[in-house]
Amino acid sequence: ELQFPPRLNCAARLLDRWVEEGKGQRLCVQGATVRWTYAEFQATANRIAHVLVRQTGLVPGQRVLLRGANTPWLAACWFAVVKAGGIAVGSMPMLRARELAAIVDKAQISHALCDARLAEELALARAGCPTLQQVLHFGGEAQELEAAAVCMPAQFENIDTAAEDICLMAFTSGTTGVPKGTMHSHRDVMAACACWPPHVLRPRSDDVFIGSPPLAFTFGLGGLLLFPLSVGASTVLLEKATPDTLPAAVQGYGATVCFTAPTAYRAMAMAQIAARERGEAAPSLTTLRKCVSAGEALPAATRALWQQATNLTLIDGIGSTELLHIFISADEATARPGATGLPVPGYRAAILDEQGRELPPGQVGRLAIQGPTGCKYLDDPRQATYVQNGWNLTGDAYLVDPVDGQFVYQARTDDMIVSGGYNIAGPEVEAALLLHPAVAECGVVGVADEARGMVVKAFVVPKPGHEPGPALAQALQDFVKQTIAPYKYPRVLVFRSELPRTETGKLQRFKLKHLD
Ligand code: 3UK
Repeated sequence: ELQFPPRLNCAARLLDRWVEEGKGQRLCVQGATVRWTYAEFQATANRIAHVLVRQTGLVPGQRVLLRGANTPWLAACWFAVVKAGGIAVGSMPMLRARELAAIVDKAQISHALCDARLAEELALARAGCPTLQQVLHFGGEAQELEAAAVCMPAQFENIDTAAEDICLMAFTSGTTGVPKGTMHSHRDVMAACACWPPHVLRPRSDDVFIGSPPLAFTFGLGGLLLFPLSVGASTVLLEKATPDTLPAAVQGYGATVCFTAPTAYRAMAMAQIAARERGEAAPSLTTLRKCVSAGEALPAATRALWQQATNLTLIDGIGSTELLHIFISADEATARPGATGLPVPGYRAAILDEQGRELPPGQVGRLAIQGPTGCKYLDDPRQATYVQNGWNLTGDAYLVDPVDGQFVYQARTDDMIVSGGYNIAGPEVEAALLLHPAVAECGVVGVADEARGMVVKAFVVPKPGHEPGPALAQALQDFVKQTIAPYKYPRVLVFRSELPRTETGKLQRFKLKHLD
């Protein structure tokens, strides 16, 4: 059991403690233009907290929208809000005015701290946002927040919050439907830091974290801010981290721990291997010692490619916004191709049938999770769907391998394809296609069919040098039949130059279903 005192401010545990322990001179956060020690990062967060309280009248419990690409300033704003007893509400940089307004309204947001480069959409949203009273910009020519902060003291007495007080609202990126707000307390944040990182990731204080997920996505918030700080390590916050730019940044910063999505690992591995084959130079990834994949299922072929490119065994983990971070995962020793892993110490996992009864190993059912973090939606009827009888139902279909007890992902529950009486998981067909040397990326969905109810349809992005056409389509269909049970092969196969993805790297299957 995790024990936390009834009064707890997670910013004290994650940030202030290092300065109090005399480690203030250690490197903490780096970005394109700054390189802050723990003492400097803490002072910046403290000054912003003073601005929030003294200049904008923030009172504990108020919700503060954070808007910006990943930068040290955005991270300092996160801690400032939490120190001041506010609730940090992240927002994806790409959101438009309409989406921002929905979040501001849903979370009754009173304040916003916004990167000046993303000011426009927020300004457009403001007309329809009566609750939003105070907006401060950072990172722009005007240096609005920076100028206010320099005038403030570097010391700030954190608001004495209860461990159960909410300090974070994260809106689900979601691949469908209206975004849901999830609420997390100071205790939840500390619990997430106490489970997966020490048991699976096992970071060191000299690690340099890097990666792509936005801080508005809890995968990024944990992996690129909370977890490194929880062990006194340092983090690199990149405004733009794509498969094209991330490898050079890894080399430049000497990063040791990387967080990104499966498709990004695949793209980076393909580029490294292609450069090697052509005898060209590619950025060196040799400083990396741990690489974490999450957000969607990790295909065995991608794991193998990354191993080939870097000699590193990817750490896969399934997490969700509702549960804050990763709850099933495997470290380098337990990782095996095609499986996600085992419940993270602290969490329990089960596979349930439609009636909520536990299924034996080998049977596909609904993944159910219990643990120290759990789903608390902000005023949403879907709470009763996600949490049933004390179990968090993530919406994923899984099975437990009868031999090694590993949890094996099948599909999102809604995405299981029922074709001609067979149950087919799209991601399994994708994993098979990805083993073929002509396939760069692919997505598999079920589409309506008169005879079979549904048929399996694959969208394939060919690798450069492979000509899309009927011959390749036939070859890929035959390849799938040779690789997995033949009835699973995609009866329809089309080629595309790219696939629709969310800002968090997830394939948008609902969009694929409507594409020719
Ligand atoms: C899917 C995975 C198979 C799965 C997240 C790590 O992705 C995160 O949160 P979201 O709320 O989505 C949750 C859903 O995404 N998924 C995530 N990881 C995996 N499926 N294998 C995986 N390794 O459908 C899950 O229900 O956007 C991931 C940490 C924090 C997060 N918020």
